[in-house]
Amino acid sequence: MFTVRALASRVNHHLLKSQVASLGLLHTTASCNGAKVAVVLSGCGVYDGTEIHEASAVLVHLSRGGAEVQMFAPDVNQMHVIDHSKGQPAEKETRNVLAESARIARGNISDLAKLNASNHDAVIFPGGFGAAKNLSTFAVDGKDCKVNKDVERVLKDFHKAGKPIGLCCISPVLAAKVLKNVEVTVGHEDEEGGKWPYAGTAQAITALGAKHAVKEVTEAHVDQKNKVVTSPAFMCETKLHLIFDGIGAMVKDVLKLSGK
Ligand SMILES: *[C@@H]1O[C@H](CO)[C@@H](O)[C@H](O)[C@H]1NC(C)=O
Ligand SMILES: *[C@@H]1O[C@H](CO)[C@@H](O)[C@H](O)[C@H]1NC(C)=O
Ligand SMILES: CC(=O)N[C@H]1CO[C@H](CO)[C@@H](O)[C@@H]1O
Repeated sequence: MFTVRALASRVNHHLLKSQVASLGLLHTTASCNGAKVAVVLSGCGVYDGTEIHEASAVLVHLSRGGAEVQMFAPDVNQMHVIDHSKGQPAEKETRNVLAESARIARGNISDLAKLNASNHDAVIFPGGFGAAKNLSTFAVDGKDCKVNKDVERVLKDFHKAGKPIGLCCISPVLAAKVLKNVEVTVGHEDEEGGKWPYAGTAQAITALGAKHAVKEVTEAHVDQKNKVVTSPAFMCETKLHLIFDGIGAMVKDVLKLSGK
């Protein structure tokens, strides 16, 4: 005996079967055209590595946008290890940036030294203090910071190739340092009673030789000329879903600029 549910499922099945043929081509085309995006991580955890929610938001939005993602991290030791339950360095502990980042990548990650811009359509750097401690020395040296040599090479190569670069939170300092005349956002330029606790970073952006654009947490700033897209993310003290939305705007603009 046919139940309504069984009937519905048979109908769906027939519909599906007849649609598969025509959709098959579409599906193949869609997956072939997906942008190939490299995501560069800097560890696992906001205070000494990649901000986990930002990395996850980037990956969710890339997945929705049909991108093909490959993750990378430098094979170097972290500047230090922070016990996130205490907010203090765990003395005597050392961790490797690549090994820690592999946690976020579910094991599928490569050494940043192997990232070659010609194999990708875009690159994205989520934030977290790792970008300022392991990808660069910004956390310690500010405007006089050094940038990891592979990070510098990758940024220059994508820029030279006219391929979009997405960054959020504190990561825009990397582009500001390496690419100089770019225009990026790290949010607002005043703390506004704690809403923008790292507002001083905007001045550092200028000191690094770049331009700063004021943006809201749900927005992305697009430097069309340099194809650099940035969003404030956790530079703002706010609700997680607003940070998620801002990162979504950044990812969307990166994919749009990739032309895929
Ligand atoms: C790892 O990532 C690559 C690149 O996206 C993909 O082709 C491969 O299937 C992934 N491997 C696993 C085991 O998920
Ligand atoms: C990057 O990849 C391109 C194309 O596959 C290749 O020609 C080039 O030699 C590679 N560069 C490096 C540094 O491996
Ligand atoms: C242990 C350590 O500090 N590792 C590196 C983290 O990243 C910065 C910037 O590249 C390096 O200078 C550190 O050596």
